[in-house]
Amino acid sequence: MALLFSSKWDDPERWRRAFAELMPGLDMRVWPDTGPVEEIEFALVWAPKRGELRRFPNLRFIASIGAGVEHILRDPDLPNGVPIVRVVDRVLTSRMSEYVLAAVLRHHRNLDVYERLQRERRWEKLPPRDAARRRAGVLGLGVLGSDAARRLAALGFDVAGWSRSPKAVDGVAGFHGPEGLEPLLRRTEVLVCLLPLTDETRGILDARTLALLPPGAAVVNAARGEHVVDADLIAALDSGHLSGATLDVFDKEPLPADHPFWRHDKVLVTPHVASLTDERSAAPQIVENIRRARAGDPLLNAVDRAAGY
Ligand code: NDP
Ligand code: OXD
Repeated sequence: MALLFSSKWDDPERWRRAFAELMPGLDMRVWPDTGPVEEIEFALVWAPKRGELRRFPNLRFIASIGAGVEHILRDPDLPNGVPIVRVVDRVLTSRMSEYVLAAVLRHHRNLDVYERLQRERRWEKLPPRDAARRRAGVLGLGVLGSDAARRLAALGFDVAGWSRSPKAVDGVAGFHGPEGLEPLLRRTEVLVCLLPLTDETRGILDARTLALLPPGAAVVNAARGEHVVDADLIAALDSGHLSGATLDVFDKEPLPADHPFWRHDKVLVTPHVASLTDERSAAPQIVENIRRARAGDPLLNAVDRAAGY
């Protein structure tokens, strides 16, 4: 029996090396060279093609190469009843928090403004701001959002977070549910999006919600491009309502060369690198899930298909 690897963005050989140390007998096949379809028992994928996974009648689980799973769930022909698991990993979490801290500090310390001033050779001192009086807000208090929120609080920011169900994170003011979104946005000067992409969260950052942020607020999106309505974000930046945005994820990736984000002087674009999965760190949980699936034990990091994350 074999594991299918399918991703046009990730290097299968790195994963093969990581598995070789942990499970030397694992037969890894790389899409589209799958061999007989009935031999595929496990799939490790990023953005599989529509109908791809339905070809394998003996699949025991589908593992996302990353933390998000919308790239799997969006397949209308996804086989029913096959569990989906995702990566929950210390390295992935730390990398994301580093990105969030870097982006929030860049806005907080006006580094984005100083970059613009430097281009104009202007020696101008902006008034310093105190982190304790700076309100950061994190949308999504899951594995990644709660770690980032905790670390922002440890830096001294006044932090709040938003989740679907009530969540207690040390040092972080909690808001939840649809009714919790508006008060969180109204108090947030640097907003970080770390939500999963679901029917409920698609387009959540639009003209209406961005207008609830106080004037001068900044936005960091490290979740998914579809969380943001691009034209509404650009309008809020152009009107001066928002001071800046740091964007790691986009509706279409790679970001098309003619997209206005590339040349917007208030936008920092990074190419979906906020937190790349480290295969050496993540492979053990895939191997453990293979063991569990074979033993009939509950899988690690299983996704709730109905909730979409
Ligand atoms: P989790 O599933 O651990 O957490 C999701 C959080 O979002 C939970 O707190 C959940 O609430 C909350 N949430 C979900 N739906 C809603 C809603 N409708 N209203 C309010 N809150 C909601 O996910 P992770 O933290 O592991 O990852 C988050 C996302 O980050 C991934 O889905 C992925 O898209 C993105 N990501 C991006 C990367 C990059 O490099 N740019 C790398 C890795 C991930 P509750 O706690 O109540 O369930
Ligand atoms: C992920 C990602 O979901 O890399 O892990 O975006």
